[in-house]
Amino acid sequence: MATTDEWAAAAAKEVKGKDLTWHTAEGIDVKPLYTADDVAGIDPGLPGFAPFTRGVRASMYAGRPWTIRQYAGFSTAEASNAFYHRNLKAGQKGLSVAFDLATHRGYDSDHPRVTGDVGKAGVAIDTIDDMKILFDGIPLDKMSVSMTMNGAVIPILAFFIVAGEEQGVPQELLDGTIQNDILKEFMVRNTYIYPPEPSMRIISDIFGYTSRHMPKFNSISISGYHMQEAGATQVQELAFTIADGAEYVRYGVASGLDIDKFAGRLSFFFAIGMNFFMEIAKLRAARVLWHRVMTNMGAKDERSKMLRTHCQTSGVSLTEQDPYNNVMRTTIEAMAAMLGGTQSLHTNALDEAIALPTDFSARIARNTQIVIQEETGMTKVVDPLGGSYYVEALTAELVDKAWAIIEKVEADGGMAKAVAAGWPKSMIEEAAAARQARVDRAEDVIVGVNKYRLETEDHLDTLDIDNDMVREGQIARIKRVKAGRDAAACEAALTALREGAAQPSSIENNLLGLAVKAARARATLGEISAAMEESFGRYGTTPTPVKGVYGAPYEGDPRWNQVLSGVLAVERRMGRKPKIMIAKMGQDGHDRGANIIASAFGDMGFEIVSGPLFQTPEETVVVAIENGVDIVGASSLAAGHKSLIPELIRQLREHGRNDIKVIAGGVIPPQDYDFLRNAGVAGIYGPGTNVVEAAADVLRLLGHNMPP
Ligand code: 2CP
Repeated sequence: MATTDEWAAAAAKEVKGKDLTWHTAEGIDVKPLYTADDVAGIDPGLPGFAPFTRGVRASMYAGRPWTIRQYAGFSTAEASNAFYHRNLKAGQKGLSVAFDLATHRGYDSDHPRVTGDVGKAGVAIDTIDDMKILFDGIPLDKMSVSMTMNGAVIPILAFFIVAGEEQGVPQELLDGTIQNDILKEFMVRNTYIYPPEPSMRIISDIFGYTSRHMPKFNSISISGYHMQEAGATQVQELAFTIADGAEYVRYGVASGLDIDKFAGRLSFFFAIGMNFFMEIAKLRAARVLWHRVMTNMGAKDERSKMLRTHCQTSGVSLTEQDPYNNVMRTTIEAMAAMLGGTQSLHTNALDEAIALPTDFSARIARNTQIVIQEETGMTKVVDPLGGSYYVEALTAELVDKAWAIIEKVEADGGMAKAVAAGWPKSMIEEAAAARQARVDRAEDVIVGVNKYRLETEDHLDTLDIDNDMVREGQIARIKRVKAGRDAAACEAALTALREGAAQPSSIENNLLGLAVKAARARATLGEISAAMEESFGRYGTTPTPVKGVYGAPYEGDPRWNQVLSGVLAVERRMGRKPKIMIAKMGQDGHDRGANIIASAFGDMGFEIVSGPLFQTPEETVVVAIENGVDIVGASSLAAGHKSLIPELIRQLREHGRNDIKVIAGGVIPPQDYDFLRNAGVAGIYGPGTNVVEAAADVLRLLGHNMPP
């Protein structure tokens, strides 16, 4: 039998001494070979038994496969309901509702701030009537429903409870999950409404209410997904998610709940990207970490310590270029999720880099899971990778690396304090900027983007929502609901909620309990949110770009130096640095792209003005003019570009400032490019844009003769 030393010598000879170690973004040095030596002392145990490394059920998918749960929702409740019925008929097993951004941020569709957002990236829900239509013909005692809601979580959950009630299903029988994870909103996703403290009270109130009245309902989906989407490494995603979970448990206990009364209904949500084995090991490590954390926090019931999770294949791993490659990417990621032992899975559609899925792309996405479940035999054996030297060693290493971060968070007083201090967010943004530099330098390969790029791309039909029509329909329904309700009873319920929010939390002042009464009285989502806003206030923030991370690996790079010289030349001509404002308009809080651009352009010598999130075009124009910017870069990821960006240009013209150029970046389907150019947009930079080349282009817009 050969020894590992003999193997090392043979391998070194084959590769002529080249170092085969893979240094991952997580700081893990992955070796080209793992052996029994790497797993000495590691015993992953058995599935269904603590610490659940190998899965939370003894029989896992051999007994029951994971839930095929596709996240969907668009335009109206009617259209989304019809889509759900078609999907369920075609083999989907659970529902998952996507709400539009107006709903997320607690605004009714008739609110002036949300004209560009209604019905765009999800379904518009203003009243209990919308919620009833959404689930029409779907028995809520039989179908488990996930709702991705964090900001307006109180009115949405109240509408769901009352929709069940009016369907004849008591709340005790409602099965499903509410995302309800606010800490990651402050870190990466930004669909919060209230400041952190009252937001955490809302979560404890939901834990209290659901543990008393909704025993089958998962009260939270503690989400790392959005961290990885924002650029976090897998270790960061793992550590901050588990630390978020610990913080929620602490708040629940502090509000007077017995840990074992609510912890069994906490659930998790992770992203699954293209680092196949790392993702499998991540899910296994997550279960080990959660078991450890909950044991330390005093949980006794094994169900409280069992990490059950949903997974979604990674949105940022999808490309606009050569989009059929996305089918392969999603398949690989789906396999990692199932080999890691997920309970529920969403597989992305091939066109999701640029739009919401069509029926065609949704079918392929759903069938990806059905084929794995029903054609491959992969579900027949529990944790088939258990005992793999590599997977077991990687699992152990991820546990240790994430634990080090969790200990740092705990030393800082827990995740709420760490989030307030801002360092987890900065860590993630630094990882995002570093990744972008690796992609732009083609060190991390993305097929069809920075390698094997096609000369010409085929046209792909994507879904477009007529936002004006949806908005008009919603406004008409709001009017009807308001006209038909008992105004005094509704006002009394809203007053009780207002007063409850002003008091400390208690069973009588439980915000969800009070909102259920308001929902029964036909209060709207905007009214319920506003009643709490009176005490809590509305939270706002302005991004602060990280410095030096994007630029560092470019030192000495000839193209980089050309761009730096170009910026200096423009600076000499203008007598000041060229100024670019990075603007996020509407209720779209996805700011990874905006932050990366701000960081990278800052490193190239531009002066950056970061606009606050959630601005109207009018507000953006005021900031742009006050700061004397040369260019406004509008970042749009939630389909608001066709209304918000033309409006911005119109307003600039009205102020006589045609000289300020407007460029657009983000998720913009190619068929909208001409529309935007006709509206006056000077440059469009979609997914897959090389940021250094985008800067070169901006220098051309500023009149510099930039070489190609
Ligand atoms: C499961 N069961 C079994 C077995 N497996 N029983 C016997 N033998 C087995 N092998 C039982 C479970 O115990 C459970 O019953 C029931 O079957 C359902 O199984 P589950 O594993 O709980 O699955 P689930 O109902 O699908 O729930 C999965 C989660 C839940 C993860 C716990 O929280 C969930 O569905 N989350 C989805 C979150 C989501 O879709 N998020 C969307 C994100 P009991 O319950 O009685 O034990 S949208 C993303 C976008 C990007 C965004 O956020 O913006």
